[in-house]
Amino acid sequence: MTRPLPARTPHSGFLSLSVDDARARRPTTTRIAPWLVQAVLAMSTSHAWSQATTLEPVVAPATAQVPTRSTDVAAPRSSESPASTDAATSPTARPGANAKAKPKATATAGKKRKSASVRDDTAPDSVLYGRRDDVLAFAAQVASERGLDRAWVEAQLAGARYQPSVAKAIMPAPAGTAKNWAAYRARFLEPKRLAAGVQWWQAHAEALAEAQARYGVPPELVAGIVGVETFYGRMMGHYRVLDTLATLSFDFPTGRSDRSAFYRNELATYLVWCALENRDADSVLGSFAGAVGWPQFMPGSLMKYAVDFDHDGHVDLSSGGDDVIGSVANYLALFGWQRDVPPTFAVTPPNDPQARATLLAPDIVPTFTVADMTAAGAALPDTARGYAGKLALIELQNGDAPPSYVAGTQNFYVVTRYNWSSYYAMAVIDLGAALKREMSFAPAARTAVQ
Ligand SMILES: [Ca+2]
Repeated sequence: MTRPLPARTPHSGFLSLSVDDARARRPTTTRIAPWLVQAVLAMSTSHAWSQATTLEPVVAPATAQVPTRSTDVAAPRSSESPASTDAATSPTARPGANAKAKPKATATAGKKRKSASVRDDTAPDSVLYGRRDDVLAFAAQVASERGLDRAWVEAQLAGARYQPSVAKAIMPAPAGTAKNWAAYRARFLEPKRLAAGVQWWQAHAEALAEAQARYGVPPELVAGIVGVETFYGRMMGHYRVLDTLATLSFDFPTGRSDRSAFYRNELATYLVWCALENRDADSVLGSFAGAVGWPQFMPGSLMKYAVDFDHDGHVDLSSGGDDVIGSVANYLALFGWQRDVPPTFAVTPPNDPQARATLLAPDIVPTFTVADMTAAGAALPDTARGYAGKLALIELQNGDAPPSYVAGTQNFYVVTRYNWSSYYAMAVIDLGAALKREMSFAPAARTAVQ
């Protein structure tokens, strides 16, 4: 998912916690300073979960947050989704990749490493982080800034292990990797995933409808995101989140832009979350980037956007229940989802190369009105004529075959805030549309997808 933009990521995330959440998370030990608990409760009182839909979006309008060209970062391939190409800014991991991650670290304590190169997780010199000066300094800083007990933080970090496969997975796709929308799409729109999606939708139809009423986000979008992210909980990742975040915080690999500051903030937030949940930091599994649960939220997003949608006093994103639905819908709503607006319209791009290039220049950012598009030579269906917002011409490459095109609305852009990739967004949208079709069939007919 897109993620909170890097510039906005530093936060403690408490503002979105409900009073119930905060109370439920109040530690039973002395790991957290009393003033922090009071601060959480005080802040939560004025930002209760029930008010979430009335809060201003936590991000600037779409046009002000153009991060990167999605088509530059999106390089879908069988082992890596676009999400991973800039995981530092997303609460998600690439779909599929996490399921393959099976760390087999054999750690040896006591060695110090100051730089990381990619190596196998089974390398004998994999290290624990507990004795490194920079890690101890980080522990002291986090304890001071986040109101955590320093000895507890040090003890948690002492168990973190460098994971070479994490450092390898975070690297961008090799240059020249062919983008192939048709192949990427086929990975997600396949019978087993559709069957799992229908089953989950049926089991949670009431909560999905409630989320649509509250946030304006339709069931197919929520079901599409969860399906692409984790195959409905089947691929949530096998890395210890503590190891992942420590590796990317303290030994971010060279060879790509350094996102270690982002991961240090995520690690600090994760430690706060563990303290509030009264659980050990090495007890949670997630993706190679540290994303957890069915919707693959990074810790910062977990604290900021997750909601207790079933009102049981806890936020649970790991068992596929209603909290997953409320949290995904809340995330999209806060990033500007517009009720009753389709994410895409069909479009035929201009034949003129110059006109086409002009429409493609802003990439995923909605920039052109229907009239602008039409004047440039693009053909839009009648259903788009009443759309008063801006559109983006989205090009999806198909290897050596001709590209596919859609006209993306503001809501298409919002889906890319979950994961900065037009390929990802389109896979979510198409999977959701396919699920919606399946749900419209009679129950007996639905068995056809199984
Ligand atoms: Ca709950």
